Amino acid sequence: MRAVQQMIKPWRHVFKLDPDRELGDGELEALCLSGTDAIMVGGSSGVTYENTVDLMSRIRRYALPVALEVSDLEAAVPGFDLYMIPMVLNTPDPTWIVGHHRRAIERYGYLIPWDMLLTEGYIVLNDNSTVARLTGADTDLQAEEAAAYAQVADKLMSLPVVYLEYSGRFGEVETVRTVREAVEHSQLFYGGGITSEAEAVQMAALCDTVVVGNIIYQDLEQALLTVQAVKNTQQMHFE
Ligand code: 1GP
Repeated sequence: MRAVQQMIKPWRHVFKLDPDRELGDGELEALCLSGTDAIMVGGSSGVTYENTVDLMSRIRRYALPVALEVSDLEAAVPGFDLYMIPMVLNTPDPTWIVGHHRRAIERYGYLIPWDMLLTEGYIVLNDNSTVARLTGADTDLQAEEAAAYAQVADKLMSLPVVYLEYSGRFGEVETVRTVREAVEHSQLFYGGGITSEAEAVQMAALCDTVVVGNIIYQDLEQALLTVQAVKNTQQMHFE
């Protein structure tokens, strides 16, 4: 297994921070010392080189791993522990599957630290989210259709990560469960709409890694409570 895959394997809980949103030093400290396994830096709009460098250097005061989820070429900042590269599987627009990626390699190929990259097979499931609007994702999927996309990532493309992205809305447990049953090798990430311990527990039972974003900026106390909730939850096993 590649070193970057080994790095993310133990991640159960991750906070995702948006460089385009305000976060005080006290809040950042609470997040970084919360016991979460890692910080992902990323967002679907307003991410620039400057705000990404700024956030990275503030997180760097703490000992936990920090990953950049690259959504904009202009904001590909050096100095992260790893780089997560989304490929949106359920879009009819190849720009979001391989197009931006091809352009990035053409322009910056010689600078790319390949051994620090991990590809994420994204399945975007909330139609009312920036990422869905941006990528034109076909979010209207039955559980079996989402699971088939997950198997494209897992079995055909051998991607290290399948990411169920409900950004801004809590997902359908039945869909997540059906995807869980279908994914054998990829690490299954869930993100979207977690606002309480109970919601965190539900997704932690089904997924390898739970990503908590938005609630950080609305109710930090609730966000912090999700860490132990996830860590104390055993994953269900499906044979
Ligand atoms: C967003 O999956 C993450 O990319 C987390 O979603 O912001 O809704 O928590 P929320």
